[in-house]
Amino acid sequence: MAKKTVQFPEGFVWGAATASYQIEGAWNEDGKGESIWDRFSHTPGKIQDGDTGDVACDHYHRWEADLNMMKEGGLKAYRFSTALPRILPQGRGRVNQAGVDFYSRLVDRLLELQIEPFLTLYHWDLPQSLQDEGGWPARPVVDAFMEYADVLSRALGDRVKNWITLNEPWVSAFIGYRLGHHAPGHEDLGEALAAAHHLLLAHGKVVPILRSNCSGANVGVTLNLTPQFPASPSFEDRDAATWMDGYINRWFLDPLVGRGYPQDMAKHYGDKMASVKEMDLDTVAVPVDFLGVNYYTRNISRSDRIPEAENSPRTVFRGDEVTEMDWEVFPEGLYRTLGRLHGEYGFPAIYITENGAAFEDRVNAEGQVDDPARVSYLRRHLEQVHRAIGIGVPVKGYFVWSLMDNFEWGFGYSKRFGLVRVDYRTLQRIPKQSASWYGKVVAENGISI
Ligand code: IFM
Repeated sequence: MAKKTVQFPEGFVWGAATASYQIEGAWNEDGKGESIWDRFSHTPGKIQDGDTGDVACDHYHRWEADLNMMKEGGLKAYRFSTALPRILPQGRGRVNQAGVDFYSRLVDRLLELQIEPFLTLYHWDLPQSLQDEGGWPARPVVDAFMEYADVLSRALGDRVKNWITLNEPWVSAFIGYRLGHHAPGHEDLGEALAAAHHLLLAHGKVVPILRSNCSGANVGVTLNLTPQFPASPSFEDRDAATWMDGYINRWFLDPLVGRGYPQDMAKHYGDKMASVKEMDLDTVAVPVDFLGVNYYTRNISRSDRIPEAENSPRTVFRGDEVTEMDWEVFPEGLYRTLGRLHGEYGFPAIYITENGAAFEDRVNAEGQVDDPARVSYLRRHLEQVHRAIGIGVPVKGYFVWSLMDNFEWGFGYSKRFGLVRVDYRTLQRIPKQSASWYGKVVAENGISI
């Protein structure tokens, strides 16, 4: 059968993404301060196999080769995050020039290679000293974050145009402070709600700083969005899906567009709700240029409010195809998410800032890594992005998670998301089959189906 090529709009941005703690290593070099992830990963029992980000992919030392590899792979854009404790080792006050210089060199070289930088200010590595002051649940962290954004955007704002304030504030707040699986490992709903509020407030406060230090800045924030599907049409399952949607998605989307916190959830949280000062929600609702969407899977909601036997039979089932994270492969969820964002929230532009899959890749006898499952995952999700653009959703770009295998938080190095394989013993990089497939997609600005 003849292959059809699905073309993306001219100027569509094609990239790959990483985050500082997950790839850099050099955790205590050149004046960098300790982060909450350094502290957490050095605490026995927190990370699978006792892994840490001390060395990670050693990108801090190998960045030039990594950038050349990106160029050879045909990438046009690179989303990375800056480590706050490299810039302000104590979280505020003294600036560590070596840290600023590291990112400055990185940006210069990206631009030389004609790879567009997309800089994320916060991808979870808070300075431990700020955590010692109370971390995200304590309001003074917001001022420290403003100071950081100001220092960094003054230094790089002449060259970096695309800024993402936060990566996945739901994960920072609820996995870090409520579920305790991420740094700093607390389990307190009140803290999580306060953390979520201060993250949103910090976002709102730094957007104008970025705009004033960087003319023509393209500024947004990235959320992890998971569409919710009721397991049956029962009232209870629909209610459970609405609750989960409020917990993960609406809690951040609604205040960002000026609707405040969703009433149903606020009622549920009751006196655990963070203290919200007058004007906070106006600050949070500062207009952004785009929303960054991280999409991996969907969730099927089944109520636990009634005994299973009293609930309606399930009508929605999880598919058999899952990734190494045990996440169902559900590409249509991306289309649904994009359609919903367009219809209900109306952000001026959307970038898919993360999408990808962990699979257990193997190096074959020829020293290559064939990863057809990842190629299939990416291709089918891109088809859904294209479909969404077809109904008018302003999706402007797509970033694969991740450029290379890296430290997958509580799972350590056991989950490989990369287009490029990293041998953690030798730190050798091997571009996978998916990397050459993706390079072709970028070159053709489209996918063959
Ligand atoms: O590795 C993470 C990333 O740091 C944030 N988004 C999800 C990815 C896969 O779990």
